[in-house]
Amino acid sequence: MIRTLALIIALAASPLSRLSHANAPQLPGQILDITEDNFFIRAPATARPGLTTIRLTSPHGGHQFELYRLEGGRTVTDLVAALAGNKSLSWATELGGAGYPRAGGTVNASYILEPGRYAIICAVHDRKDGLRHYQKGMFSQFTVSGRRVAGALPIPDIVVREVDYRWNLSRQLAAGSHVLRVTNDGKHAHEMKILRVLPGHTYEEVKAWKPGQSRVDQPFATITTMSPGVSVITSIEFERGEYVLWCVPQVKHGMTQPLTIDK
Ligand SMILES: [Cu+2]
Repeated sequence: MIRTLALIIALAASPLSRLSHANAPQLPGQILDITEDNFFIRAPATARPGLTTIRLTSPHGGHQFELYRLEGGRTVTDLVAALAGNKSLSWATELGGAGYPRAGGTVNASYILEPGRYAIICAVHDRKDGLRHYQKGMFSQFTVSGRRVAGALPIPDIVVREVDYRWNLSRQLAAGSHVLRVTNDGKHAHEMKILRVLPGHTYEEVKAWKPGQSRVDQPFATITTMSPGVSVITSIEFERGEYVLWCVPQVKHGMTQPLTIDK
């Protein structure tokens, strides 16, 4: 009994439980928990229509999810083939997603789902073999049907507009829980990777970092690459600190910027 009690107290005080608690803002609607690792997606096969949050756990990091709505009897296999072949997707609607949670944490995106079929893919590009993770098995699909989950999408308190080539935030971010709506208002695909600058390091060092050097930043959360016109809503708990916004597809155009949260 005493030993059990001691274990419960130890677990409650462990850094991991503090981290997951600190990283768990109230999420809207039904929660679809998905897990991603090399190279699979574990996700539910069914969901109810209405207000939904997809929450990603990635035990070793390095993955993300993007949601697509599929029409006309198409499946996620059709989607993966079309994306890999750069084919047009008149039967699929891109709905955005999130990825690269910090160690021990999660990332999420909220949606209103309608009855029908949806696909989840990880589109991370593997530099070693040139393949996208969805070409290595990281895809899943689910069917939406049944009784509707009530509720509307949360009202964002931070609106982020992605343009060519920067992010415009509607106001200064402070520490705490935020609902962000990120919209690609540019003419090109954009991503919003949020990296945490490690203590003692700077934005300039993050920009100058080369593979093989020891890290000067770590993943915090990412809003995945979206086509122009696509929007996504995500809930993020920020802490004070130095961050960097980074767009992998457009970094060649200098699309990085510092983000300081000092209150
Ligand atoms: Cu992946």
